[in-house]
Amino acid sequence: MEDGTIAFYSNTELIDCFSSEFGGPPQILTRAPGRVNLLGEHVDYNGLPVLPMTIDRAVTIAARKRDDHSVTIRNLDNAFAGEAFENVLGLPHSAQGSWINYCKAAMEGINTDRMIESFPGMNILCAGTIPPASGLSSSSALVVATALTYLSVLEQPLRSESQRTDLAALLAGAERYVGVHGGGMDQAIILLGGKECACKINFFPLRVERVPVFRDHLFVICNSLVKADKSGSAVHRYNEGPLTCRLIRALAEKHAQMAFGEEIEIEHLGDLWFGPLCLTNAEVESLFSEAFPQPRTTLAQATAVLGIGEAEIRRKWLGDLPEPDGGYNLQARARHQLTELARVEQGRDCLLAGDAATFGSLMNDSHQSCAHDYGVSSPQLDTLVEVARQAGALGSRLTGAGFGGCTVSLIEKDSLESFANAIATHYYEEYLNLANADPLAQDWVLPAQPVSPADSEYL
Ligand code: NG1
Repeated sequence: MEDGTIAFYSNTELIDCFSSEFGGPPQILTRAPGRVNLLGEHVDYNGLPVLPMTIDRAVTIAARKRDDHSVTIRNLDNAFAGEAFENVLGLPHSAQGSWINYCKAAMEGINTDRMIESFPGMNILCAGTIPPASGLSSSSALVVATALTYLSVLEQPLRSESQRTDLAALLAGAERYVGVHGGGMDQAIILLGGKECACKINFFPLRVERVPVFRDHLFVICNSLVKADKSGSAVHRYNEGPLTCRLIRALAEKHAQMAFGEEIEIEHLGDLWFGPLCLTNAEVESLFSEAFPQPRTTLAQATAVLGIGEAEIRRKWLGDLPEPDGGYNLQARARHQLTELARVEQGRDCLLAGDAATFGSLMNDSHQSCAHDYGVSSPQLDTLVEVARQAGALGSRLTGAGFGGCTVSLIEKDSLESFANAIATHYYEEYLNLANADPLAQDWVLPAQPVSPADSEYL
């Protein structure tokens, strides 16, 4: 369990610390905000839309180009050990779970994509106010902040919205360097989000629609204080989602071919709706009920349908994901994709219409689906959303990958104090047995204010 306490700093403090660490001032200052996802969980890696917004917490980097090829990365927070390495193509990984791998992911992605030949060195000092491993995207903020810093060192700063879009798509792939089969939501919202608005993000191709947040209501983040460390132990639990969805995609494709012709290709599950077929929700529902007639599908059943051996299925899609007793729970996982898509579409409409009550009930339904159909909640998250609803939230759900981390709740703007007090009493004190909780001061309850996207400047 984490106490979640965050040290704050100003840009001037960061710049001063850089100067004393590296013996001279930085040239570049970069900021990348965290994000909270409002609706659309565990669907981005299937190419289905999401509805996140940026938050007023960020990773900040001060940096200076070096004359050689060495990269030295340090953190203002001593809990994150620094490292030095040579900038080369094919950067060797740092230790499993090390935060440096996120910086390397960004550099490796840019070196490969932009065919960089100069491999400049740099000194970097990072600082952050996003609670780590909380589902608020501290890791992708670090990836984006490193990428923008490195592009400035390369004298290729971003100049247009379309360059931002291209970079978001590039970094979604680049972050897989850390071993997570994640989607593209985080990099997209961090680079393309905006003040006072949430974004409906579509993938393949990446498109962002900005929608204003409610005027009289507030999204509030509550930290369960259980770490969900995707670069450590939670990575396998997270990857279960994308890996089983690959099998869902293959089986859905097979059934679509039976129904519509051999030439149909479904690259991402989302192509059922947005690809050549343009199926309606009802048509996808009926395809799923044919493809997943039972709650579970065994590997043996999948081989029979797909006409290929188990080894081939593992090589192509499942990797070494163990087969649970009775098979993989593809039916419920497929249902989550379908229902969550409908909630994202409706949620965007509610934001535009200012309908907070319906938005709240979509959040409740989304939590239910994440917990029961997708299996990514935890007893702490279930308790926290229940307490939030009893404290008057119009809706409450886990946010981000799940397994711990944070929830997001929708409350009336003027009820923040009483909401935080109820969470203090019924979650932190009664449920977690923490004495004298003051969650607003301790930073465990955060009102979420959408801010402008990541940026980098020459000082
Ligand atoms: P967080 O909550 O930051 O671990 C992860 C993925 C997202 C998305 C969500 C679940 C990465 C970088 N982020 O986010 O793409 O799949 O889980 O909706 O992998």
